[in-house]
Amino acid sequence: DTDMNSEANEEKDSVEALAAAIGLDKVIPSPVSVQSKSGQDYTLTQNTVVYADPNSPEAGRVGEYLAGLLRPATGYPFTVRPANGTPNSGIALLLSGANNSVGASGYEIDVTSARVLVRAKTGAGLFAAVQTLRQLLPVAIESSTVENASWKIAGGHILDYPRLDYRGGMLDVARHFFPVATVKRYIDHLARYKLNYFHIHLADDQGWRIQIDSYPRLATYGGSTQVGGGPGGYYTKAEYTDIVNYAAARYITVVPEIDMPGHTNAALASVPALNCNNQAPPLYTGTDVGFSSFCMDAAHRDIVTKFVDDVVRELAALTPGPYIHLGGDEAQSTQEADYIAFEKRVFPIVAKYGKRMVGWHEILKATPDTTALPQYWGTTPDDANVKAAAQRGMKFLVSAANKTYLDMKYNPNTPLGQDWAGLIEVRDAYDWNPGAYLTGVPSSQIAGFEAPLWTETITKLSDIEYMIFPRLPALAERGWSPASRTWSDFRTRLATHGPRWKKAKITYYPSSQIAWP
Ligand code: TNX
Repeated sequence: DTDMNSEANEEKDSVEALAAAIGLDKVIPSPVSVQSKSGQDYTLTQNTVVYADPNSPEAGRVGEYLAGLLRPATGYPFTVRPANGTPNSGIALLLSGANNSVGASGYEIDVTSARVLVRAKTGAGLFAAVQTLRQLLPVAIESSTVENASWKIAGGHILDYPRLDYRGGMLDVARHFFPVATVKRYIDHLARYKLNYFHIHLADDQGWRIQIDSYPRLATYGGSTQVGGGPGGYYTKAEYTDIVNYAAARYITVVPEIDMPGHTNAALASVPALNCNNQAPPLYTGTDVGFSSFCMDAAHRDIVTKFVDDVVRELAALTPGPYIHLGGDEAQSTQEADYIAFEKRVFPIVAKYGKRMVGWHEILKATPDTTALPQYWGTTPDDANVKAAAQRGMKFLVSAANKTYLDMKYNPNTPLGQDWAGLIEVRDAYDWNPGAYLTGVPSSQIAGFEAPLWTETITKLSDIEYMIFPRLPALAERGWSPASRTWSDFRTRLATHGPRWKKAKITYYPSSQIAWP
């Protein structure tokens, strides 16, 4: 607004400030480029129509999703109709005409007082644009009931696309089990900040959470408790599919994890033949790690391999995404030679069912081929196996525990969480660069980042939200936005999201690093 220098204009500005539209540059993750145009704000009304590209059912679905976001607070109908050419009114979602630089996940938004024009090359791009539009509307848009507000979107242009392809969030449903509705809300939170992968940690020592028909007891018995001894639970195949479809409608790919050969007490308790002595251990409700292992002696390794094959076959059949995660971390009760032999047997099983394997970075000991995606959870950037694998051309997921672990405490007084990887305040989660974190790995070999939420101490939705807000938005910006974005700018933008979360009834940690309004 450099031309707004006359006194008259300044006065006009301050009068309008009360209901000023939110600046296009206030979005999280910060868009690649923004140009504001004064006098071109668009206002939603009773008559605003959402026009969707007629050439793809996806545009129509994103249009319905957008209308669904806008209806409760405005009370307006937001009819969704096929666009005829380039509409000159309403909100149009088009799959043509986007600048090539938006790629497969980006978008352009052009706002004038007549219309909002969204262009992308894919449904994913349109969906990302919808999340941006949502943040450009007043806080009241987050209300589940009708509110009185001036529903303005600032005039101008946004061009936006992500820096990293893989932007993930993980939820551990093994240590504590969470109902489908809670998982869906977690997915909604990921979607809000443009994450595109949801890793669901489905099995650990304390519980097995997915129905497997070849071994029904895994779920019915192995899933029957959790940390602290509560009732636990599991997802039927239909419920898992419901989660997968819910995520897919938000352009989020589900990555299911069955952790092995350690972190397997729930499986060992349910299937005696996986144990060296063929004796099922009791179910486990504590929080130790590293005590359980599938048996890889000569009498058991084929039984174990068959078990993994059955589980991966059933899981792959339920999972449309390209990845299956088979854990591999902290196998402290597995001999090194057995660990390597085990991993060498499971890599081809994942490939056989048409999937790519994700594993915690310990799997590098078994030198997987470059179709595998190791997930680095260490707390220092230097790792010999990582460097060697990088030389072989592998790509990595970065989940540095001292940056991305959403179960770490914010400060010494945080009532939930752990601190083995350090305290992670909002600024710690923000002030780093996942693309340049690992020593000896060029940014071209960083697929992206993932933020895991382990749930040893987390028992309910409000706990989940307290741990992920505001660190998830900080990490999301690190994955999506140009690396040049600064903490001082981010923290002022983040402050405006506090009232948004309140309105959406999202619990969050009111960090003293942020000047909340
Ligand atoms: C380490 S990091 C684990 C998990 C725990 C977590 C708690 C990793 C791959 N494994 O089993 O839940 O720490 O912070």
